[in-house]
Amino acid sequence: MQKRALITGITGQDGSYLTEFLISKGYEVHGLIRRASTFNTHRIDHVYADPHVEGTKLFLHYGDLSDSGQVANLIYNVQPAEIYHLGAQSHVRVSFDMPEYTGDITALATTRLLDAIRRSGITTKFYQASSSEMFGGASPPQNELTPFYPRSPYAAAKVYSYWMTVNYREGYNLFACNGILFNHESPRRGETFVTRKITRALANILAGHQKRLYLGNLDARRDWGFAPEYVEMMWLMLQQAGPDDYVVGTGESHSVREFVMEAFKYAGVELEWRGHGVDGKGIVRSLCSPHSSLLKTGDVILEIDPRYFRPTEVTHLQADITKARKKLQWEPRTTFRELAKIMVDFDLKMVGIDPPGEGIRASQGKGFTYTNHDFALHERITEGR
Ligand code: NDP
Ligand code: GDR
Repeated sequence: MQKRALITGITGQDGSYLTEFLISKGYEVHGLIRRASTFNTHRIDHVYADPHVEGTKLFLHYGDLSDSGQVANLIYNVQPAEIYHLGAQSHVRVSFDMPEYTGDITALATTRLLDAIRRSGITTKFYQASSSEMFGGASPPQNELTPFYPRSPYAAAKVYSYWMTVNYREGYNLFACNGILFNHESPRRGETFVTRKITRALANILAGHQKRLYLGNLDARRDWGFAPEYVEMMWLMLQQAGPDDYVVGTGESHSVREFVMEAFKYAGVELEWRGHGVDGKGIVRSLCSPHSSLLKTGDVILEIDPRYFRPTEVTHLQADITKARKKLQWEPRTTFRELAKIMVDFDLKMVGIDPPGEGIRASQGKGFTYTNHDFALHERITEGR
């Protein structure tokens, strides 16, 4: 029988890859989407078909995670075999500006879902999108046994959701898992997260649309992986004999500064740093990019803007993936360098610059046959212009 899955946060980076992945596995996928006055479904438009068409695999339902009645109705009506709860106010910096809203959506919504499952009495498996941010101030490397030390309203909300998931598992025997995922990126990453902000700015600078990139803390270290690999792990956790919690990351960490250097170098722009702290600047040291006629040696293209600092920062996240390696046979397939190349290639294409192509080849050579990583999608967009 065809399996049915419900995804909250289906319009986000992970929701879109997970949709493609589950459809490729033969699932019927249902997604919760918010009503917006502008289109917010661009990441899943390429898999969406009119529900009247026979054989349609994707169904979208309007709703909001703040609305417990609607969430309960949806679960009851869809009767999914698996629920992937990815919806959240997911931006750490924004959570300092909107702590209460973040608590409502990133924390309480998890209880709304778990309790709807319990009350409806349906048998379903539940995936909670937990985060490495929960470790916050804990020393690296972090694993399933590392005590949480959240350093933002977002992280505190995720800790609450983590424990509610554990509580419903223990109290009501739900098949409920926490995937404690470290940062994962892709060409579909939201534009205000740091990796995508960097690769978009790089492309815009080379296309002459932007002069300078302003960033916050360049010394923060993160364990960055490739998003399509991580959604496969969400699914795998729900296919195990019993529910459990798993850390997923690459086991390596790099600083924001390293990501900047790597991305710019790949596009043919060598940077050097002058000054310290908020006075630090990224200056063009040398150019070997055929697209860089708008730049010259000595140009300042990166500056620090304290607006992007966080009241409390997480300085170093690095996953200890021993458990996932052993129990889920998890082995990260995409390196930090490949990830930067994949994202730079995509953003160069988006501004009409021919990319070097190593990233496109890397992403296509890793066996993600269910997604085109948007490279072909981009061609469809430009053909249609
Ligand atoms: P995104 O920010 O790309 O997507 C968030 C999704 O949640 C969007 O679909 C958004 O809808 C939806 N959403 C937000 N608020 C509401 C609401 N009130 N009602 C209904 N839907 C809502 O996140 P990612 O795809 O990157 O991450 C997925 C999940 O995994 C999140 O919970 C995130 O916190 C968590 N996570 C992410 C990691 C990462 O590195 N990407 C690492 C660890 C955890 P809309 O499109 O309308 O805004
Ligand atoms: P993060 O991702 O906070 O780790 O949360 P983000 O890309 O926002 O920040 C990573 C690091 O970069 C530093 N930084 C900047 N960040 C942003 N956004 N913008 C800047 O200009 C900038 N300059 C420096 C940050 O201070 C931080 O140290 C992401 C989200 O996807 C969460 O939902 C998820 O849970 C975690 O990853 C794991």
